[in-house]
Formats: sequence, structure tokens, C-alpha cells
Amino acid sequence: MLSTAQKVVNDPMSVVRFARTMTKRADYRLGRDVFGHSNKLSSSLAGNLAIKRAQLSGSNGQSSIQSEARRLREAGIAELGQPYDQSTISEIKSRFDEIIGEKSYTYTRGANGTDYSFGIDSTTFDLAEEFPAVANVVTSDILEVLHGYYGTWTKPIRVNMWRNHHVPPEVVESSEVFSNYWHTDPHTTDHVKLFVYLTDVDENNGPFHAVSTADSLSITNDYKRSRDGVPNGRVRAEAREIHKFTGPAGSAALCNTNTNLHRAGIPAEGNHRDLLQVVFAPSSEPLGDDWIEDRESYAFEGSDHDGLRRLFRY
Ligand SMILES: O=C(O)CCC(=O)C(=O)O
Ligand SMILES: [Fe+2]
Repeated sequence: MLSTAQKVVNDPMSVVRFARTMTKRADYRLGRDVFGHSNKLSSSLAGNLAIKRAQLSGSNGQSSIQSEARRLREAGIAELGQPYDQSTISEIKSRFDEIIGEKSYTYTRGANGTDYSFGIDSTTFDLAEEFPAVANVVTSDILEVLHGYYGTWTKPIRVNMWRNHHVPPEVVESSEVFSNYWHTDPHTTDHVKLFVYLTDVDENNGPFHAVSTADSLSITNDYKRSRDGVPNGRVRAEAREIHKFTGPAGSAALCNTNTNLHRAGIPAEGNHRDLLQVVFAPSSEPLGDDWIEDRESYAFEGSDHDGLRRLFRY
């Protein structure tokens, strides 16, 4: 009799096939039981395999696991202070101010015919040409933290920038506008997001909110984003701590948004919040200094929802 482990070794795809044919609900249920993550089994499985693949095909390096990497592993979120020169942030911010709202670049998010969020992403503009300073946002220190987290190298797969405005409370109640209901992202669990504020952000500017991996797991049992994710709903009642990421322009934080419940805060009336976000995935080789020139490598539509496809994509 073959043990389950031997069967999986003989036919590793059987696990993926199994995961894909399960109902979504069972997929989430098993993700919780097997991986202790509030995401699907198939997302965690593909996420772990993607990290393993990158570890195996590259050398592991000797990066010491710094406290930020440890915090990211344990809590799923780590603030990094203000790691940039003021000139890096002001250069990005002034170009962002110039082009945000230009129709050829900008996507919008809103409700009932009103737009409340304006964004641009690396599929629709040339980062190297329009925002060369973004190369400095991915510092060697941040790469080292991510190396400590993944146990291997990492690479940006997408860059976004967006501006969120105030949303009236009755709109917030009736529909979600810009990821402002508590949720975990549906992508495979090997993706981590870097958040960098381009404006000063305090409680009144709609800070990024997150709860720990452990709290996320207990809250998302029988959880529905549109029912339980409304601000002041279940998360506020059940989380031990709600982490609000605030700080001056240039403040940075890392979060695994696929394992941690999070949401955008709502800016108070008359306020807005500008954010730059870099999505990272594990990689089997060090990131080149000129990564920003290689547009194809970071112009993904978004990290993959489908675990099997993710493994063969990058
Ligand atoms: O805008 C924010 O603070 C949160 C956005 C979000 O949900 C995400 O980037 O996954
Ligand atoms: Fe999200």
C-alpha cells in the first residue's frame, strides 16, 4: 500500500487536481485546516510551491532574518518606518499629481456614477519613463527583509498608484467602493504587497487597516466579504487588534494581503490619500539593478487567482 505521501510524490499534480475540483467552500475550509491561512487550500498550496520552487532553483543566500522579516512571517504585516530620501518620494508624487486623472492612464472606482478613487498601474504606463524614481523604492534593505521572509529572492510583478477620496457613510453602507470592506485578497499566498504613502496619512486620511494572520484565521470562519466585511462589522467586534498604518509621506509597510484581513480606510470629508504599491513574488534569482527597464516582468494584470496557472506563469 502506498502512503499518501508516496502517492503525492509519484503524482504531485493529483493534489492540485483534487484542490481544483473541490467546491470553493471546501477549498477555503481545507486551506484553514491544512495551512492555517484564511485563503483557499489551492492558493496556499500553489503559494508554498512557488516559494519552494524559487528556493530550490536558486541558492538560499545567507540573509539574516531580521526583525521585520520575522514580524512579517508571524503577524503577516510589518511597518518599515521611512526608508526613503525625501527626493525619491517628492519626485514620484509630483509626476503622480500631474498625470492622475488623465483619461488615457487612469482607472476609476466608484459607486452610483460617482468616482471616489483614481489609479494607474504598470500595465498601462511606462514606469521607467514616467516614474524612474520607483527603482529607488525597492531598496536593498527591503529586498533583504523579503529574502528573510521567503528564504529566497523576490521580484516586483506589478506596481500601482492610486488616490482615494472621501466616501459618504450611506454609500459605504450600501456598497463597497475601493477595497474598503474587510477581505483577504484571492491571489496565491506567495504574494506580498509593499505599501508606500505619497501623502501624510493619519486617521483622517483613510489609512490601510489590517489584522494579524491568526486573528484573520479565526474571524474568516463562515465569513462573507459583503456581509461581514463592512467597516464596524465582525472584524471590529472580533479582532484582538486592528492595525492602522499611519505615517508621513514616504512611510512604508509590507503585508501578505492573501493571508491577512485588511481594508482601505475611508478619508474624512475633504481629505484624500495617495499610495504607491509594489506587489512582490518569490524568485529563483537576485533582482537586477535595472529591473525597472524590463517592463514585461512587472506588468502582470494582477497576481493570479488560479493556483495551477500561477505556478506556470512566473
Ligand atoms: O487601499 C488600501 O489601503 C487597501 C487596498 C487593498 O485592499 C489591497 O491593496 O489589497
Ligand atoms: Fe486587498
